[in-house]
This record gives sequence, structure tokens and C-alpha cells, in this order.
Amino acid sequence: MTTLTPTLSSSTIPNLDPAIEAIRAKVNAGVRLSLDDGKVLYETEDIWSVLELAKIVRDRMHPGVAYYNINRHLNYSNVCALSCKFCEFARKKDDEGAYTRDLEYIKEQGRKAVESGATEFHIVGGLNPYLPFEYYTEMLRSLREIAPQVHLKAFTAVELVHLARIAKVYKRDDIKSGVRWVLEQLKEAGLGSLPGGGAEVFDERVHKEAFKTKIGAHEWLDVHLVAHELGLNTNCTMLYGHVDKQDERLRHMEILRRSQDQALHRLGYESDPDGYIAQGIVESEQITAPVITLNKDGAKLPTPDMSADGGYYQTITPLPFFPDGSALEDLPGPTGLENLRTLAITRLMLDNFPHVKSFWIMQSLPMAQLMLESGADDIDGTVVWYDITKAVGEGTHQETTELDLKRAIIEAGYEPVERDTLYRRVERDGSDWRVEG
Ligand code: V47
Repeated sequence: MTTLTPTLSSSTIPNLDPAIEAIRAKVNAGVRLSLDDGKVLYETEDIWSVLELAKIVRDRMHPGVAYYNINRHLNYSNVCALSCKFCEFARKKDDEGAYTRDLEYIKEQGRKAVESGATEFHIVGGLNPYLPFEYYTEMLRSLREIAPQVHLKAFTAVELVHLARIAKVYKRDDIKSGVRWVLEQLKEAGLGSLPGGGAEVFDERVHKEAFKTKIGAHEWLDVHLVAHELGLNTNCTMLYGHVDKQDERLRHMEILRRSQDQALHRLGYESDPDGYIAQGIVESEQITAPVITLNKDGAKLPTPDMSADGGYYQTITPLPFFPDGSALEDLPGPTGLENLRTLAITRLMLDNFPHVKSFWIMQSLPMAQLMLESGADDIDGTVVWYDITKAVGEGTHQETTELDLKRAIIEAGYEPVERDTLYRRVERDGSDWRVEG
């Protein structure tokens, strides 16, 4: 049970937990934290120091600035062959509220994106067994034609495995080759990067209990590996606060950190002499790469132009579980402090991730603002329509204005920087925009 001491600040009182001091020394030196350090960060009563340490790292990596974007989410279909217990979004074909958007709807969304000056489409949907592979290439081509400037960040790893199946290129013993073919076709049709959804928590127990028929950690990582090899940048997520435990979240972070080591190694980053490889992590043992950290003073963050030689993970977004309407709705979901702490620990553990996003739709804008002070450097965008989770009393229209995003960032003490999907600065004149440099 966490004890709160809200009137005390760690700069005016001795530290509440001496174990934090050892971690502070590592953070100051930019040394990789171990899983045991992560456990201390989860268990300490001194949550304020955890948030403060994450802020130190975040400010070192992105001094003075916080990012947002002008984007639109597009959920093309909620019809899904799977029945994951945490999901409220999925419907069967004949269920009330089931939908599949036709190309006309998608084109209309493309026109609206241009009118509103959006720089990104975030496109995801269920595993719809009734759509042909051509639907997906046509969707991207149409958007590319109508909104050529808008970046298409589309399809989670599990959707891409599903596309390999419907395109009949899926091989159970060699997932990578089918997914490579699918990604090549989609890239040709306009795909720019992959969103980070569907990772959930990389753990066999959690997988069996909450999303047993969905792909597991190995497949998810393989899809992102192939995307990186094809020069596509990707994101990743962690959906926490349901049946998962804290040590399982830490292992999830460790696996992602090793996967990023691999991506950065491919990009020519040098190994870290203070590197630490966790023992006994089945999945990550298969990831052979030197340890690479980016959280030291002066460390060079990856840039979009590097992705010509291979991609990398840009952003990790911790996603708090929304119980309402799901098969796990009897669970309470994480609290605000749990959300802050998990975001801060994510920043501290994932020392080789350039960005940590607080997705305001799921955290709320006020909480996202606090998270800028606790490890996040990005709060995502204007969103407009979002169907996967709904805040209390909200439908799928979940939009905020650029002004509100900027106001939240300024009030948190940072300069708001509009970014494109690849984190390049955007110069804007109304709905006209261009990338700086
Ligand atoms: O894949 C599903 C999760 C994800 C619930 O890459 C749930 O920049 C909470 O991935 N409660 C979609 N989460 C969202 C996502 C995302 C969002 C913003 C930015 C990026 C990015 C990615 O939401 C799903 C799933 O993991 N999810 N149901 C739920 N009840």
C-alpha cells in the first residue's frame, strides 16, 4: 500500500527510501537499471522520487520541450475474429454496432484530414475475416491519393499477421516471410510506419488469461523486427492494470528494451560498457544484441533519416486498462497514482527509447499534463474519432484542439512542439504545413 506525503518534497526532506539513492546514482550516470531496480521503483512508498527521477531522464533527452501532433485516428472496422477479454471494441459481424467502413467513407476521412491540416492518420481495426487483402492496399492508396502529405501509421502486429493469413502467405513456422511480403505491399501502397498496439503484456500467463487467441510476444516482436529491417519505424505499447502483475510489466519493458538494442545495433549504435542484460528472460534471451542506452548526457537520439537503413522504436505508450464493457469489467482498473508511477518507471527502464507518450485519450488531458512532469515528452494529438476505449460519458468523438494541447504543455512548463509522426518539427500556417529543415 502506498503512503502519500503530498506536502513534502524530496528536495526539502531526507529521502523516504534509501534504496532510491542507489538508483538515483545510476540515473545520474545514465546507467541501465536492472529488473531489481524496477521492482524497487514499483514497491517504494516514495513515489515522488520515482517521478522526479523520470523527469530528470526526460529533461535530459528533451530539454525544455514537449511534443504533440495534429492527427486523426481511423478505425476501419470493429468486426474481429478474436475475443480478447480486455477488449470492448470488438464485435461479431451481426452484433449491434458492428461496422466496416467502405472506401467512400475512408476517402471522406482523407478529405477532412487535408482540410484540418492533419499530418498523420493512425489506422487500426479488428481482425475482420470478411475483407480481402486488396481492401487494405486500396485504403492506403486512396488516402495517399487524396492526402499525399499525410503520414499513414497503420496496422498493429496482430493485424499484419491476419493480413498474411488472408493473403495466403502465412506460414506458421516462418511468420517473418509472410509478414515481410505483406509489409512490402503495404509500403508500396503508402504505409509510413506501424503503431504500437496489441503488445499488451509479454507474458505467457497473462496471454493465456486475457488474450489467448491473439499472437504472443514472439510473433509481435518478429513483426516489428521485419518492419525495422524494411526501414519502417514502429511504436510500442504496454496495456497494464488488468490481470498483469508488476514483475510481468517489468519483464515486458525488458523485452522491448532488448528488442530496441537490436534495432539500434543495426543502425550502427555502439554498445554501452555499463550495459546490463537481465537473466532468465526467455524471450529476450533470443535477442542477441549489445546493450545500448540513449539516456546519458549528450547521447545522440536516432533521427528519421536513419530509417533508410533500418527502423527502430520511436515511442513507448503505457496504456491503462479501461474495464467498462469488457469481459474483465469487474476489475477496478489502475488508479491515477499507479498510472503516474508506471509511466515514470517506463521512462526509467526504457533507456534506449527516444520518446515516452502519455496518450491523453486514455490518461485524460489533466493527467497527461502531470505525466509531462513524470517522464512523458509527448501527449499525442487531436485524435478526433477514437473507438477503442471511451472515457466516461464520451462516444467515439473524442477530440481536443491544438490550442488545448498547447495550453496543457505550456502550463506544465514546456515549449509545445508540433511534430510529425517521425518527430520532425512542423511549421504551420493554418491547414498548410511543412516539416522543418
Ligand atoms: O491495441 C484495447 C489497447 C490499443 C483496451 O502507437 C485497451 O502511437 C485500455 O495502441 N483498455 C490501441 N486499452 C491503442 C494504441 C495506441 C494508442 C495511441 C498511440 C499509439 C501509438 C498506439 O489499446 C490496443 C490494445 O492494446 N486496448 N482495449 C482497454 N479496454
